[in-house]
Amino acid sequence: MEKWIEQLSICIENGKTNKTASYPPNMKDQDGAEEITRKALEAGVMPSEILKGCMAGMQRIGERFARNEVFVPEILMSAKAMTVVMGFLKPYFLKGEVQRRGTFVVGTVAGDLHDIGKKLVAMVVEGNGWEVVDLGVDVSAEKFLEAVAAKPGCSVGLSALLTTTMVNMEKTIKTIKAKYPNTRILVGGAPVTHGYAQQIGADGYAPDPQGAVRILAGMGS
Ligand code: B1M
Repeated sequence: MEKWIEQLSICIENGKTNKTASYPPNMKDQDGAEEITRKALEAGVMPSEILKGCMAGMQRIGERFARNEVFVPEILMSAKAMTVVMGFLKPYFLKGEVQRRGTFVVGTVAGDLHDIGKKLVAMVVEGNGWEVVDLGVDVSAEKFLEAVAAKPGCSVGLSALLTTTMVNMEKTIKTIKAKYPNTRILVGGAPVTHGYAQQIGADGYAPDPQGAVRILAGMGS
């Protein structure tokens, strides 16, 4: 089992999407994220373990990026490989869907293009019985406000991956609460902390998708 996870993390780190992909040249003709995920699922590896393998690969490419050993194109290839895996995992996250618990409007805040973690949160929350409205990335406070107006009583999730964009969470919260003070707003993303969430007036902070589900369950719709 661990062999699959390690191989998958290597594919994610190196942006190897599938066997026929010519990138990266040193992995030519080797299985990619697609084949390894399929084989791992057939071998009974839990989707949550597969996700851990992906996260390890993303972590490593992120660290190499921070050391200036790789650049944005390499990270984009890793993100592409991870998107392939997420396509396989989605049905598992959506399994066991129950009656809708309410509506969750989610998006990555203004200025921020990071999509993967937010998509995971959206998938897991949806799989736990919520109607999810995913506004995408680089979502302005005004766009969040429009979505809240269209879904009265919804809960809102804000994601940010950059220290420079997490500040936009505060503006978004203020904009929504000024008009809809009872809207429950949850924040998350790598640089966000519980303390920061409190400081900017969020109603909750989740470090991961399961945490988001737990907090939403406590918030009501
Ligand atoms: Co960017 N990037 N990036 N990047 N990128 C980071 C975040 C960085 C830490 C890399 C580094 O330097 N080590 C760094 C941020 C530094 C900082 O602010 N402190 C960084 C930078 C600097 C940048 C650019 C500025 C680079 C540049 O252009 N010079 C640029 C910014 C662009 C922009 O947004 N305006 C940029 C661009 C990109 C790409 C577009 C190339 C690509 C994103 C592609 C995409 O998303 N489609 C990318 C990627 C992939 C990364 C790393 C490598 C991986 C992020 C990721 O997807 N992780 C990242 C380094 C890293 O994280 N190790 C990095 C996997 C994902 C599953 O985890 O998103 O953390 P994560 O989500 C988690 C939790 O955080 C949580 O649940 C998820 C699952 O556990 N979570 C929530 C997330 N949102 C939540 C919301 C919730 C609850 C939980 O409730 C609502």
